Amino acid sequence: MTVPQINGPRLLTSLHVLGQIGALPGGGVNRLALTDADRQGRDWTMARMRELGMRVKVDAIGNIVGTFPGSEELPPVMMGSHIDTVRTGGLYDGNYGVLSGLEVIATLREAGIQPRRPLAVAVFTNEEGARFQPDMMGSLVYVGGLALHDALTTCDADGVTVQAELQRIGYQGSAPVGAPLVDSYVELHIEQGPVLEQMGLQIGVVEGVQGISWTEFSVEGQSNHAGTTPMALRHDAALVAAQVTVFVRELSQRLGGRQLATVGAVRLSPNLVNVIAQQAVFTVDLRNTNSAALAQAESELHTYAQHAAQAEGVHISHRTLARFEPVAFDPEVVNLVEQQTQALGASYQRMPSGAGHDAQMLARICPSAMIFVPSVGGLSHNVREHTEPADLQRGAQVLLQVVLALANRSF
Ligand code: HGY
Ligand code: MN
Ligand code: MN
Repeated sequence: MTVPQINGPRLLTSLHVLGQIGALPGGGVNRLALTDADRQGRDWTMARMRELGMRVKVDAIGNIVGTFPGSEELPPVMMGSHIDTVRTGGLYDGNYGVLSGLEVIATLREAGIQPRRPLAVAVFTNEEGARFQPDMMGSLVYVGGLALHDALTTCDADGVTVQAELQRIGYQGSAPVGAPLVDSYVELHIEQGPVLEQMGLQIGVVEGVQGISWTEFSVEGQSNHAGTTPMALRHDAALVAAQVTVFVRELSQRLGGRQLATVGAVRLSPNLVNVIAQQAVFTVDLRNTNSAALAQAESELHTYAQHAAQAEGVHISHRTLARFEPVAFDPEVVNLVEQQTQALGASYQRMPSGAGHDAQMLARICPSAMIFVPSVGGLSHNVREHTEPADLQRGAQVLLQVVLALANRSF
């Protein structure tokens, strides 16, 4: 059987059409989970699935799964990713994996190829975790790692629940979560980092995902007049937020290796130029491929935060927003990605993923792996996110060949 070729222009067009939904003036996409823009993106993607003759289901946490029938009624080989974005997102993060899955289906249909196993394309709810934590929420519920009730009752910063938003946008589906059972899962994604571009390589054969630790700290100080309160008498919540921000940068440098640390969100109250901050609520994102090193970073962070709060005479509390151990993908599926990449003659390297992905959740229930393509300038979660058309097409071709091999294998 000659392997059919992905229609690159059609894939690119679909990325740009979807990218119009939630488009930011001047470029980029804002399609935060469960907003109206997310609903429109979901509507468009489901219509595309139906045009391709796929059977489409929406489950109780809003995951969308389209299935293309195989010649045998077996658990499907699943592709997919997410179409929710961060507030300053790009065209490709998540969207590329979903639309490439649909492009694979379109290409096989055109070629009149029906694989032995069905092929599924999933759109997982709230992968980003930018509005509702944790990230990868929909796929975590899908694999039974988070109770549906706990996900549905999660609130955003304005106290709005996931359930209320799912119902508002019409995506609290009736399908049970975790269906269909999945044979294997392959996720195509942009690298979102600088490695492939710096090494001049075309494909990343992803071996796993690093560990992730998200913590939200709340510091309660004492608001007071900026002009009349002596420095020694202050209980300044903003100071502790700033001290922790500097500490985690120093911590990552001292621990070295692959330790990463980010203070991404800081909310001060009352947030006024002439008032000492009463409250500071801020987040710390720690990541490491090494489980023990990540635990050590967390321990040092909490010790430091407590001491800084004590020294300033403020109260500090924290809650965990997300905590995932490093994940290793299935060696056989990773080998298959490597073989198909070699068959295409593409340059590549094996590598871990710095970003979290739905694949790290599906890996809990079936053999899973990922394929990366280069990100220009290593940029992502940035409106200037970009990947070259040739790289987009090549990655989708590797995806097609990997899932076809998985779907037609005899065992
Ligand atoms: O945070 C992450 O790594 C992913 O983009 N949700
Ligand atoms: Mn993503
Ligand atoms: Mn992302």
